Amino acid sequence: GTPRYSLNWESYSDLPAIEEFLAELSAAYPNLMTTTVVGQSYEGNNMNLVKISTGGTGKKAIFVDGGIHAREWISPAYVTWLIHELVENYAAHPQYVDNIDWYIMPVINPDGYRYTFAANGDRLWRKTRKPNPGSPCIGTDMNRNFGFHWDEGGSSDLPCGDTYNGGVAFSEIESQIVRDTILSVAPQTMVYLTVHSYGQYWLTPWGYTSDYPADYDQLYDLAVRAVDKLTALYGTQYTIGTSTNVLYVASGGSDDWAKGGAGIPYSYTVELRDTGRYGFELPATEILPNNAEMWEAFKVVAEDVMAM
Ligand code: ING
Ligand code: ZN
Repeated sequence: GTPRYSLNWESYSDLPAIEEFLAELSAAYPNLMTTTVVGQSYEGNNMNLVKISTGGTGKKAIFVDGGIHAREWISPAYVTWLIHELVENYAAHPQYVDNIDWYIMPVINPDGYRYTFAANGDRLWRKTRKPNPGSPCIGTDMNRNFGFHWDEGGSSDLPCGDTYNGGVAFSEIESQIVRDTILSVAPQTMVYLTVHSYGQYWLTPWGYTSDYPADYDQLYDLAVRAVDKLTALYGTQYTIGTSTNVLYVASGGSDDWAKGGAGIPYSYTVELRDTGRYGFELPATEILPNNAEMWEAFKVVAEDVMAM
């Protein structure tokens, strides 16, 4: 049918368009979707939490966030599409919403995201946009700012670094809001998925150490089955493993904190397309195929959560 909103995933959407999409979709489907402003960013942008649920109590949940790194535009493009798929195509697969509560934050670094769209901004900006006292450099890497084995390697102590850890765990209002939002639903949440790009990786904790989590076999098993379905659609290959072992040491990541700090058993960082040809500047023509194949993987995760 005719879309009620301008998001069509044929091009990348800026923050106002995403917020308009959230407002219009939650107004059109009030029994399936609610959008709550859970706080404001440093610059006063809304931190939106989408809950997709058919109601009731005691359901297991999946928590998804996107846009932690401003320049990774395919991340909000996938996460907004995921919302659309769960809500507008509910009737095609009602089990994923009837049996699971979805908590989704599409853009958790809204100041940075806006800056990558601004005429006098920087398309390749990664961090938040809060100035650092005594430094000419702006921003903190939110994915080095979470408080589980924070600053134990793979982050910068220097405000000018692109992986600046903030100087103290949870220095950023945006990280605090994500932390508190996750904690508010953590007891029922079985899976945490934080969506990045690029590289085509399905990563598990830990990022702070090369040691494996005690339950790595379970984390790996679900990841393999999810990626198998993803690859079956178009042949896109994803690499699976702990962040440290397949990429690099990096402490203060949200996935490490979600597992080690919030106690969510299955915690993953997903690095979407591509493997570097276009990198962060993935052509918009790849949004829909990227989303379709990643949805195959998310369905596997949802099936598992329904059996937990
Ligand atoms: N990659 C992630 C980063 O923050 C990562 C990789 C994931 C590191 C989880 C540590 C923990 O560096 C991108 N592209 O941001
Ligand atoms: Zn990232």
